[in-house]
Amino acid sequence: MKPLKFIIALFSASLIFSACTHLNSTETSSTEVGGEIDQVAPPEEVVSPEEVVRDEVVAYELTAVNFEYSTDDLTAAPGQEMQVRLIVEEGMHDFVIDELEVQTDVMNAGEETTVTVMIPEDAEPGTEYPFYCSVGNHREMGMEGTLTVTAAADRN
Ligand SMILES: [Cu+2]
Repeated sequence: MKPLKFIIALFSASLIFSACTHLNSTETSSTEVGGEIDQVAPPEEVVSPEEVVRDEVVAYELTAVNFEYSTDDLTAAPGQEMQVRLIVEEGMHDFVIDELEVQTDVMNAGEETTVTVMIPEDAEPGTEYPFYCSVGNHREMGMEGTLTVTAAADRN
């Protein structure tokens, strides 16, 4: 009989609970309404894809080994802020874009650094900025790539 009593107790407890909930929701105070709205609101605050493209920071992870970056092709729009996270997994490497005066410190294996690159507002779409590793002959060994300026709309 004990388990049954327990179930009945649980059942009536849940009845009481739902009754209370019901009461609360009919007699809701304005603060509680505000709380409910807050929980629903965040998705509406997410910016539209167009805004992300034009105004948001574009972030890249660039992994470096001997003698290669994980990508040789970066893109960003005019006026956009680009963050490059250089993660060195092997050897010693840096990340340089001469035209944009970007030069990280040389990182050892296991180290990483993040550098901010500002794409000029007046950069023409199609402009190419070479990036490379300035350590030893790494560039000649293949540690180079191209940052290409895209039209903002192309990134959608
Ligand atoms: Cu290197």
